[in-house]
Order: sequence, then C-alpha cells, then structure tokens
Amino acid sequence: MEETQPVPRVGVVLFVLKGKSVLLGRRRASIGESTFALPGGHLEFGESFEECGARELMEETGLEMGKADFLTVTNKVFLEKSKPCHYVIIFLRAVLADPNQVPQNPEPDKCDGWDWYDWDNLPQPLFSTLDEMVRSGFNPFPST
Ligand code: 8DG
Ligand code: MG
Ligand code: MG
Repeated sequence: MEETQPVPRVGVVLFVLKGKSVLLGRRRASIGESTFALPGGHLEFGESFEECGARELMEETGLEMGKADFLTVTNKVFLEKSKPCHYVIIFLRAVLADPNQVPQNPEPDKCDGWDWYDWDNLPQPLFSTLDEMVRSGFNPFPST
C-alpha cells in the first residue's frame, strides 16, 4: 500500500479580545490535550484567513467574529504524539461582532468549554505555542 507523505498544514488561530481578556478553552484533542488554547483550526481550500477564523470561531464557540487583524505567524513541528504534525499557524486578533455574545460549546468532544481570561492572570497549563508566545513577551492587544 502506498504511504502518504506527511505535509505541513495551515491553521488560523484567533486571539479574541474583550477588554483585557482573551477567549480560551481547555482542549480535548490529541495535540495539547487538557491545555488552554485559542479557538481556531485548519484553513480550507479557497478561504481567506479571516473567513477561516470566522468559520472556526462560529463552529467552536457559536460566536460571530467582528473586525480581525493579522498579528503574527509561527512555523512549528509537533513531535508530542505518535504521528508528527507540522503547522504554519496564522494568528489573528479579533473582536466579537456583538461584545455581549456568550460563548457556547458546540464541540464538547474537542473542548471542555470557553471562557474569558484576564491576560495578566492566564490559566495553566497553556497550549505549547501559546505558552511560548506569552513567555517571549508577546502581547495581542493593540498598542494605543
Ligand atoms: P478543524 O477540524 O475544525 O479544521 O480543526 P481543529 O480540530 O479545530 O484544529 P485545531 O487542532 O484546533 O487547530 C489546528 C492546529 O493549530 C493545532 O492542531 C495546532 C495549531 N495551534 C497552535 N496553537 C493553537 C491554539 O492556540 N489553538 C488552536 N486551536 N490551535 C493551535 O499552534
Ligand atoms: Mg475547529
Ligand atoms: Mg480548533
């Protein structure tokens, strides 16, 4: 049988900001199991980064995305599981279309639930890429 060569995949991940808080959920997926992570997922054929972010946010939290800006990109190989994964991740900063929307948990097999966490008091453990960004001093909030 022909072996499929692993290839890098593209993900879009959102820092959804509200006041001084960011939206995080505890993962129930093989990569980063039980860690707090940002909403996001795989870029689908033909999508813009914003379209992918808005779709993933709706699928994972039921929230409607408002304005979004590009923040940064990472290139990371995950060796923590039997099948290695390589992701190029596009990080966007986003606000909600309506700040009063309440996050739901439509994918309970993938996430324990979503909540707002103060940037100065983030929960632990954070998903590895997010943890590395925070430790390096990265700040997703607009500098005003
Ligand atoms: P999909 O089937 O809905 O398209 O994908 P998903 O199940 O929602 O994908 P995901 O694992 O949530 O995100 C894709 C990859 O993005 C993930 O396996 C690793 C990478 N990633 C990071 N940091 C973060 C993060 O903070 N949150 C999320 N969700 N993914 C992240 O490198
Ligand atoms: Mg998803
Ligand atoms: Mg996801």
